[in-house]
Amino acid sequence: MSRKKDELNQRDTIDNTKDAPLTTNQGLPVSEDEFSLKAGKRGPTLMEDFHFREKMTHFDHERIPERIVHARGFGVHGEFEVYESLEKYTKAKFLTEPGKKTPVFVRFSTVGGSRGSMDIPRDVRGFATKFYTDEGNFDLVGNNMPVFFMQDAIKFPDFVHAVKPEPHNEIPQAASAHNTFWDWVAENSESAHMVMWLMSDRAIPRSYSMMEGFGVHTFRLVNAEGKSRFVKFHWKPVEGTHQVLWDEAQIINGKNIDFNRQTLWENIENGHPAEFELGLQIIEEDQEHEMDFDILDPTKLWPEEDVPVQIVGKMTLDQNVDNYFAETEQVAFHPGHVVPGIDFSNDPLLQGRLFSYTDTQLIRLGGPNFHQIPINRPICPFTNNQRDGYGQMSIHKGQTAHHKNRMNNNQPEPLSAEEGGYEHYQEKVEGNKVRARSESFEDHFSQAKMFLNSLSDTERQHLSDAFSFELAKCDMDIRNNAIEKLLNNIDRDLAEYVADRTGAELPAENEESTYEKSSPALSMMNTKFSLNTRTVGVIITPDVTEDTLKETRSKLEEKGLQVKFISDKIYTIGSTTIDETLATVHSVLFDSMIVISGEEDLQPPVIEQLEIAFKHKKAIGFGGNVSFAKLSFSEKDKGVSNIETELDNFLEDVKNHRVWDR
Ligand code: HDE
Repeated sequence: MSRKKDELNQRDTIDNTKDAPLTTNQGLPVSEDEFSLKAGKRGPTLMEDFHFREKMTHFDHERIPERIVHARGFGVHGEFEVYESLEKYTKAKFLTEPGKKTPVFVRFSTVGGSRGSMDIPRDVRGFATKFYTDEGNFDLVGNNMPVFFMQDAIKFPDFVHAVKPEPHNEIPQAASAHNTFWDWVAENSESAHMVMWLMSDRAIPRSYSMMEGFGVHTFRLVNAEGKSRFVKFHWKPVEGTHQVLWDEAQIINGKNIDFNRQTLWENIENGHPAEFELGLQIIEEDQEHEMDFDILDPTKLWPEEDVPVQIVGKMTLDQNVDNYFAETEQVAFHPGHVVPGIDFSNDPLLQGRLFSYTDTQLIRLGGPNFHQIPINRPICPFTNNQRDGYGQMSIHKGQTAHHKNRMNNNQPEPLSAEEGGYEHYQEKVEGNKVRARSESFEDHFSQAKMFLNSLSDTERQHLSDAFSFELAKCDMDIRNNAIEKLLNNIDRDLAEYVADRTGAELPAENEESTYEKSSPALSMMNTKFSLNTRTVGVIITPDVTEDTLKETRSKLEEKGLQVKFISDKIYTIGSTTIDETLATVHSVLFDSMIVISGEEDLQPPVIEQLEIAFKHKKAIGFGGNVSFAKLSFSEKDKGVSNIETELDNFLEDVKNHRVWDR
């Protein structure tokens, strides 16, 4: 079980769960840790108190700068295994040896909020994976959306300044619903496609194990013969891609700010790993120009119906960290961490990222030796002539630290490509030095329209309401500008709807995109559905018997549901203890609700939670003598089932995630 972490942590673990004397950092046992050294019991503290000074100084330095983006993250360990050798495409060993398990560390994150912000803002999610391969670390630093806001990295600082809390008053936290964001996206229409994703339900995932991951950029795979192909990387969640509702997200953020991270942590602790399959879309080099967009443009996706996603392997995330700071906070990802067989394309966003990530780690992790931190250290040997610097943890033996040398027989020695040395793909490039964008990047609206064309009615409604919500939070001229420069160029109905909801002006001319294509894979309704890790809150009145509780728990758990009993207070009947009170949890924190009552009437807090569950289109079950008299819905409504006589209906509704047509 602990193999993966042990491999990384090697000799660096300090196990504070074992009996041990309390010492200073110099190893000196401490005799007293509650009182500082004073001249007299009521006198001043003495400078001589080295123990106090060491403890306080360490504390004063315990924070490092949070990430400028993706500050709030949650990391988990696991492993990856390829199904069949991909040697046809790549020489990367971890993709050519079925049966070989490669340790991985994944950090999921929100993007805009600070480290202490909530888990479910409307935001992109980071999905960064570090593969600790035998040929060095490969980092797939992706997001849960397949495109990005801009086409050239030089615009990234402007975009981040715009989406982050506004500079004059640092409001709002972790939200894009404000003037500077909408000003930037409207003035930079290449963002149109990504803005559609951000306004869609993809931006409010139900769980980190229920979202897709995308490498976003076009990369290259290169095989042993040196043949290169273009590739896009995908992670497909085994549990399917699911969301919460926006109204629900806003309540969850108050009821449990840690909702996504806690779900993942608890699932892993309870033996339910998060599982993702790795998918590849491949385009042959000689087909580079066959799409109706430029495959180097990161605001475009490759429709899965045109370029099928080949499922090639599986990642199982089944181990929580031992220490959040040491692992999740200090992990340093970089899209430039590649292994032989994986290479870059000329996507101008990717090219800029190749600079930014090391640069940011230097300030964030305090110097050039961050690769020696256990979570960042490759599990294969690494040697070179780099020396010294802040936080040098290794003791390099020997007299030489220079290449080439005769004194040490030219060791460490570069390897040829045949011997495993990394060789960049020899793409032929030529051109004038220009600050310009290729004309092939000019179409900003077709795929935004394709995204809209692909949504179900429910998803389209959610997206339209999200635009209306966000723009209503902006000043009128910002609203008008966004409707004119973005929405009116994508879809007239959408522009009309949002203008009407926000009191904005509808531009006189209809300039909507006429792109007709749709891609069914973009609708979350076409995802997988599973009962695995689904939760149910069972509200009971105090007169429900223990037998009923036991029977209910066992029949629900048998189907894979995670059950919590909720009542107005915690109490124990026989061997069953109530898990939560109506004050400590809420229906927004569960996938489904059940209410079981004896003769007692439902009290207002119960009614409130059930009404909200009904409004959020959740499966609702009932048992015992529940009376619907005080509820706005009844047992005849869709998605409301008697768990004694119609358990299968209830389970089917839970599995389907929501009762959308209620
Ligand atoms: Fe990042 N990004 N990014 N990004 N990014 C960072 O690196 C950057 C982009 C992504 O869990 C930073 O270590 C630039 C796309 C993830 O630690 C920083 C550009 C995608 C994470 C940075 C982009 C990402 C980051 C901040 C435009 C999806 C979190 C802290 C050229 C493919 C990794 C850090 C983690 C983090 C720069 C755009 C994904 C500042 C310049 C596109 C998942 O270096």
